[in-house]
Amino acid sequence: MSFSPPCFTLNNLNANHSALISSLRAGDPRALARAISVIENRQSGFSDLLKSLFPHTGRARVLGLTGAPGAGKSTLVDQLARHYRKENQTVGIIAVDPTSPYTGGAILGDRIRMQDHYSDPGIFIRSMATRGSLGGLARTTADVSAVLDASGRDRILIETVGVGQDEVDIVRLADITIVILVPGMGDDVQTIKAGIMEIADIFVINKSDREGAERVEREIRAMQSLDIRNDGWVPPIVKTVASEGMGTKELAASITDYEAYLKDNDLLFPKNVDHWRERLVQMLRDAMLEEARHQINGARLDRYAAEIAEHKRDPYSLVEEIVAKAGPRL
Ligand SMILES: Nc1nc2c(ncn2[C@@H]2O[C@H](COP(=O)(O)OP(=O)(O)O)[C@@H](O)[C@H]2O)c(=O)[nH]1
Ligand SMILES: [Mg+2]
Repeated sequence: MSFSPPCFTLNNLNANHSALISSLRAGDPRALARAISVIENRQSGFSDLLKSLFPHTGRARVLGLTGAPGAGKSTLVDQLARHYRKENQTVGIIAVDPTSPYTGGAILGDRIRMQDHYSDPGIFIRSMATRGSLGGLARTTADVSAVLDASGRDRILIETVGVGQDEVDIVRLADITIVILVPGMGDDVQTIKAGIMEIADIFVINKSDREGAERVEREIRAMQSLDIRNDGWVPPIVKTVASEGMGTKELAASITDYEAYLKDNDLLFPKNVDHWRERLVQMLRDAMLEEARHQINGARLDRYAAEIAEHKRDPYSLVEEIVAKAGPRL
């Protein structure tokens, strides 16, 4: 982690990055891909790049779509992207590929299906590797989303599997969270309830061509009657058959309704503040952890651990020491 006074940072930004930012702001997809790579791989200058992009962010609407593997997320994202393109809105898609080997095929499927869009510069698709992601998946996804936002995309669609803390953190980034369920998955609603159900702004029952869509709807309604959100919004339930494009319009209308609700009730700003309160803590936690790792890694960590185990040193004072040292640098 480098430390430099803020006024110095912009001057320091290397010429390549300035050129990159102008092309990116002009909508060049290659510049976008390049900037995302720099940030994803945390190449030198990535944090200066993020700092320079930040003033250009805050315009895009970020939609998070989550649900079990095979629920039809990619198909739905594809349909929504088409819908927004018809409205002349530009789209950025971030597909957070699941690591599980059994979904290996679906990743290929996504690529093939989404290839249609490659000829349309109005749609930019980026698949994120979940394995070996530097600095945590949620953080990288947030940063990539910021780059897309700064590049002037109107809509950012983030597709992620609805399991695990990382995924919950990812959908928390979104302005609007869409939870996708499908009929015939037994206790689906119950299973994913714990992490995701309560953050759904809109429910989609995809594969409504299959039997059991009504049952899923009843389950959601039953759950909703117990849970009253503090913003007073009752998440609508939209039935879709994504593979046929059925229900896409209705889903887009529900998204618009929720946006209008947020606006009419002056909820956009407080929602944004909540978002930053959470992200700021996440960012601080990451930065401090990084700093601590910088201070004690490898051999030193081994030595400290051994000293503590031998009671030659107490861990509480050690932690205080490390935090105190990290302070001025942050
Ligand atoms: N019957 C039916 N199949 C669908 C529907 N939506 C998607 N599929 C199919 O379900 C499979 C998984 O879809 P995909 O979008 O890759 O799911 P993801 O893993 O959630 O991204 C694909 O073969 C799709 O064609 C639907 O509404 N009905
Ligand atoms: Mg998918």
